[in-house]
Amino acid sequence: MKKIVKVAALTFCVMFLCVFGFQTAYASSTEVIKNGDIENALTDWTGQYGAELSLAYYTKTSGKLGLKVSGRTSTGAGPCQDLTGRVQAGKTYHVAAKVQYKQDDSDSNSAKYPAEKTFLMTLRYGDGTYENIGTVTAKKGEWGAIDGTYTIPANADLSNVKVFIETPWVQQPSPANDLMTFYVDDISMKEVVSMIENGGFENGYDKWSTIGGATLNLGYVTKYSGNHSMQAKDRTVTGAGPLQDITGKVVKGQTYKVSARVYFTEGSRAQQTFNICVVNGSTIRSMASAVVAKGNWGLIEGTYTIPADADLSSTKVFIETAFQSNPVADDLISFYVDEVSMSAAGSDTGKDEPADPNYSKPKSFIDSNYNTPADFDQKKAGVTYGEVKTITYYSYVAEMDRKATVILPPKYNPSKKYPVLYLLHGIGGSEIEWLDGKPNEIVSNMVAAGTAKEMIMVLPNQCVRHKSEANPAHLSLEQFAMYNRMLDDLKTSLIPYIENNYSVKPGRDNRAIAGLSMGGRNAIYIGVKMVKDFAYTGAFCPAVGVLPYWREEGLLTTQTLTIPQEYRKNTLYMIVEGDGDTIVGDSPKQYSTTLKNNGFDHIYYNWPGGHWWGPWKNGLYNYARRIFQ
Ligand SMILES: [Ca+2]
Ligand SMILES: [Ca+2]
Repeated sequence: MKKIVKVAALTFCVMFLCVFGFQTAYASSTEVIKNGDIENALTDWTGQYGAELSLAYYTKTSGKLGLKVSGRTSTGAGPCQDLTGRVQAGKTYHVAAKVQYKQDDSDSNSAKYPAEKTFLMTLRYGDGTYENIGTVTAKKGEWGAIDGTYTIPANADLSNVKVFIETPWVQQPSPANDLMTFYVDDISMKEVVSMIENGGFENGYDKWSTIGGATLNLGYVTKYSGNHSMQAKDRTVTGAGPLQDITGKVVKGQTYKVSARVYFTEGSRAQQTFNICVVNGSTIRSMASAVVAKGNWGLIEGTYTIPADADLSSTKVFIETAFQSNPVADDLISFYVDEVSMSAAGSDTGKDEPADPNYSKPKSFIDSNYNTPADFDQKKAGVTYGEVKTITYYSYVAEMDRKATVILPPKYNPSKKYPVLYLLHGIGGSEIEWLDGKPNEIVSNMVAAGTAKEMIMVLPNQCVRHKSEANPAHLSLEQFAMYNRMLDDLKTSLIPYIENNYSVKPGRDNRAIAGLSMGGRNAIYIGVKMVKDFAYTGAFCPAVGVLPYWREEGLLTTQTLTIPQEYRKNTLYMIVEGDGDTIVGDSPKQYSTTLKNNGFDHIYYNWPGGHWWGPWKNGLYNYARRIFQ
């Protein structure tokens, strides 16, 4: 059997997806897979190449049943479904599945299973073409999530189509390494209704033109999927790349999920930043960005809401490299693009279950007592305090080294694992500002008293200034915009650094974000946008700007300042208002009211002390008491 398997997911992306467990919420049409959640037992599934299928009553991610796959004698042995007549050439599909392998009494080889294993979702069609349409590297004993998009080539012969889940092909498979028993659940394949046509370039140049004078060249050998990709070359400005006119297809206020695959080999840099941009009238905005490693197909992925004041007389989408006003040769490399997609977000008919049942325990509100003990913020005899360190990490957003303060838990022990609280300062502050609020004293005293869990605290510098930029004027819009980049800096750089360099418990249940003033504004924003990554959000006297006001269009709207249904019971939000706070005015109350109007139950209280350490320290104490529990 000749196997043509596209090596689709690169290590960088797979790691990135695993670390954060990102899951895509594409607006999707009909489900192609029947009985993908296995709730209808084995109906519609067959065991390919002799795989034995049986029902799993405990190992499942949804409902009452999962699927067990055993008795495998080849790597291709797995659960299979015939999709003939249900998928169409040229269309893009969002594919997903949950996969787990583990120590299992029913398999004597399972003690020798490797710590990690890659699983593939594969489409077989025509005369033996095998396309890898989704990948995950799962850890032994944990659920891995296959989650990706795939465009079926326009010329594909779909007279006989099957989808199955397998392990990577090897000539002589070993029972422990390659033929493990595994479990699957929630297998899905849905058409993505994209605003972008021919996003996989399977119809050649159709619908595509260029911006910035780039020459387009159809890719035949270098491609992410199908038969083609598109190369942008002869670039003389960083904004040069493939462009598609989507005028009339987008609406104001709607959030879109955008993604694209990019690839480059030119130049001396090991990685490059790529953006998917939208042009409304004469306004250009980046919708999503990613740092991509040279020689690998990287994934740009994000969501973008068309602003209420956007000029929709024309809408165009293009892909570029990071802006440089005086580009050098390394800024103007040729690059390849594939699988460009833009679809309305949020219309997924999600189930009322957490996306990942390994995490997200229900959060209880404990009580409504917000008093602090005497001297709660003072060093005390007999209490051990944590080590305070200044760390330096490389920021892919700033493209330079940045500093942060790390407060280790008392008697930090690398053989234990700890949850992490990211603590954000106010406008004009830096990675040392929070030290004035005595977080080490407050939390270490609580740990000693048994009222808080041991945790690592990370105090970033929120003003994420790119290396090419000057320091912004205080309270300028440029400064606010740099603060808004904290989310991307956390996602791409700081969280991975912390989780790679300290002994950290993974998952959203073990990450908390909180901040004072401008840090409270960012905590609310990050808590909403990264709800899959943070189960706890604390905002102490949060500043204006989460919602639109006279100076800014707002990070969120009264519609989007909310928590999705499936996370409501498993996410703890706490907003503290400073009594008589004249700096941020009604903002804390406004955010709380919006969350309440949107049906999200959270903690909100008022504490004396205006816009200062009184309510901020009280907030930290009460927040620390309620997180990681
Ligand atoms: Ca199920
Ligand atoms: Ca393609």
